[in-house]
Amino acid sequence: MNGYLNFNANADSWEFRGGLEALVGIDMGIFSSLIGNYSAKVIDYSTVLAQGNREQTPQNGKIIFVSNRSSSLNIYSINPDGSGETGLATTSEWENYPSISPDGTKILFCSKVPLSSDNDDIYGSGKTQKTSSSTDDCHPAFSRNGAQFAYSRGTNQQIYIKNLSDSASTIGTLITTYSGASSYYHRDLDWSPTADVIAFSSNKETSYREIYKINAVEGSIPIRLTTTSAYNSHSDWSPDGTQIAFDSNRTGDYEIWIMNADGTNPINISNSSSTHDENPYWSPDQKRIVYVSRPVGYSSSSDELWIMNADGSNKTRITNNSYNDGHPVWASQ
Ligand SMILES: [Ca+2]
Ligand SMILES: [Ca+2]
Ligand SMILES: [Ca+2]
Repeated sequence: MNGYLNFNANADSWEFRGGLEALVGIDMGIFSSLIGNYSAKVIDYSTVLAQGNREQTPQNGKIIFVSNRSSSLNIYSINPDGSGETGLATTSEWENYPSISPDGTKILFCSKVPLSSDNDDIYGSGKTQKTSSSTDDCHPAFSRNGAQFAYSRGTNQQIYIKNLSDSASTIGTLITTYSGASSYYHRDLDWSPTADVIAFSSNKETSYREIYKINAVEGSIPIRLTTTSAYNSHSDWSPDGTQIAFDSNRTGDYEIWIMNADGTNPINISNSSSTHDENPYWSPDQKRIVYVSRPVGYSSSSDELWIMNADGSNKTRITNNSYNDGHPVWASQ
C-alpha cells in the first residue's frame, strides 16, 4: 500500500492525508513527520555550534530510498531486513535525494512540480515546499540539530544554508563564496553530525569528482579530501563524525570506501570488481552501511539496496526487483 499526497486547498499546501494506518504497520517515528509538524525554532548559530545530536547511540530505524517502481522516481521506506516496504511520496512527480533529520522524524527531498517544469525545488515532510525558485534547488542536507538545511542551488550548484522554518522563497546564506566557486558544481551535500562542516563532491579542481569539506557556518575555502583523479561521490559522515563513507571508481569499478574525516587512510570495503557499488550511508549505530549494488555490465534497473558491516563483511541484499533502487538514507528511531 502506497502513501499518497493530497492537495489541501484550505492549508494551501500539499500534505499526506489519510492512509496513515496503511503506511506500514505502523512506526510513528518516521511517519508522524508526514503530517508535516515542524518545530519552527529560531536559529542561533552559537546554539547550533553548542549542540550535538549524538549524545546517545541511536538505534537503527527504517531505510528511506528512491525507486522508479511506479510511474516516476518516488521515495519509499523499508526495514533493514527487507520487510515492510512502503511508499512515502509516490506521486506522478519526481522525488529524489532524500535527507533524514538527525532525530529520524523529518525528511527533505528534491522534487519537480510539475514534472514537466524540469525545475527542482526542495520539499519537506508532507511535501511542504521548502525552496521556491526558477533555478534548480536540490541535494538537501539537514543540519546536525535538524533546524537548518544546506542545499545546492542554481546552474553551478552553489551551497546555501537556510532555516527549516524559513519561507520557501527565502534563499538563505551562500557559503561557497571562495574565489572561483561560481564556476563549479557542489553536490551530494552531507552535514557532519558532530560539527558544522559539510562534505560534498565537486569537479572543482579536476574533470572528475573529488570530495571536499567546507565550514557550514562561515563558508571557507573547501578542503579537498580525495586526490585520485577518479569519480568520488556520495560522501556520508559516520555518526561519530570521525569517518566519511563514499563511492569511488579509482580501482576501475565503483566501490564503497571509508576514509578518516581528514581524508587519510582510505579503505575499500566493498572490494568487489564484479559489482558496481555506490551510494553508501551509515547505519545510525555506525555498525553497518547500506549501499546500492548491481553486477558490472548491467543497467541501473538492476540496482538493489544491500547492507554490509562497516568492515565490508556480511553483504546482504535488501531489495530484489527489476527496478532502480537507490539513494538510501538510514533513519534513527
Ligand atoms: Ca527551483
Ligand atoms: Ca565494485
Ligand atoms: Ca531493483
